[in-house]
Amino acid sequence: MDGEGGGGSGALLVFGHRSPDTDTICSAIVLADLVKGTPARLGEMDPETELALRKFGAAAPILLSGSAEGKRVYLVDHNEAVQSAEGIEKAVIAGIVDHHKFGLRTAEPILIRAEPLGATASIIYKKFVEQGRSVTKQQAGLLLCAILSDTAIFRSPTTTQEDREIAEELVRIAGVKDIEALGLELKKAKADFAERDLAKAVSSDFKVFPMGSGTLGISEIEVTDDARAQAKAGEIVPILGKLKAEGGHHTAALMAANIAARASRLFVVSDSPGIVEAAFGKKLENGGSIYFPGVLSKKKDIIPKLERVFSAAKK
Ligand SMILES: [Mn+2]
Repeated sequence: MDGEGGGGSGALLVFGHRSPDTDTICSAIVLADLVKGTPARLGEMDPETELALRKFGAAAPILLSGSAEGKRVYLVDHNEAVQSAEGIEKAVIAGIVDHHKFGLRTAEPILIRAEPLGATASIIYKKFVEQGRSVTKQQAGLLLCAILSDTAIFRSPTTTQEDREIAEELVRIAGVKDIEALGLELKKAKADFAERDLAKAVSSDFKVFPMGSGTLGISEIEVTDDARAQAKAGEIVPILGKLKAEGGHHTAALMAANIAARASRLFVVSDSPGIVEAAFGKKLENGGSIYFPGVLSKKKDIIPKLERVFSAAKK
């Protein structure tokens, strides 16, 4: 027995959030090795993640399509029921490793490891070190891709000094020669995906957060210039409208992140556009979007501000 992930019966499934991203998938694969579990995923992987797995020769986690009820699970990179597997309330949660705000209520005390680092992958690496385990070249490569992805190649304000130091270690172990080039290649895979199939790119990254008395669905794509993003408003707004209606959310949003310019444009379709405008003290411009110079993090710059106004509006 490992000490972690004990109790219950059946295989221990290790998985991240719905609409999986590179941090969720790579963290699940590597942590599964540490806790002797089976890596799983809750949806289709995007081309950025597929590229990361291909580069370091890793197999895709198994697709968990049914309910998690009664299963032993270890969650990475999320902790909200709305982002997790169906039936998660009735699963046996062996543990959680995450770097998001906490929204979870559990019936029993459980093992939780949360740190405000740029990626869950950084915490996974720390767990290996703490347990006296070394990561393989493949594992180092996967964790490195996850950090580059989640921190927008260290440009996101969520990036910490610890993430940079861990990434340096991983670069050495994985034998990566040019970390910036690897990051840009991953981001390009994501940008190309949005160019190729905007609707699929937006829906494949769509994450749901409880917000006030309803829910917010938010997604992110990479863009190379703002004029192009604005020109796509006519396509983006109907895509968000459809996702909003399908999920019954009060707000659907898309952050079009321009990593090179360190800026984002947030497209919004909402039942309460006035509340969204109040959250940021800015008006929604033509096509229903707001431009944010210096913003590259939904987690730090967007979601907390929306949460504040929506929970105030609920009262
Ligand atoms: Mn993450």
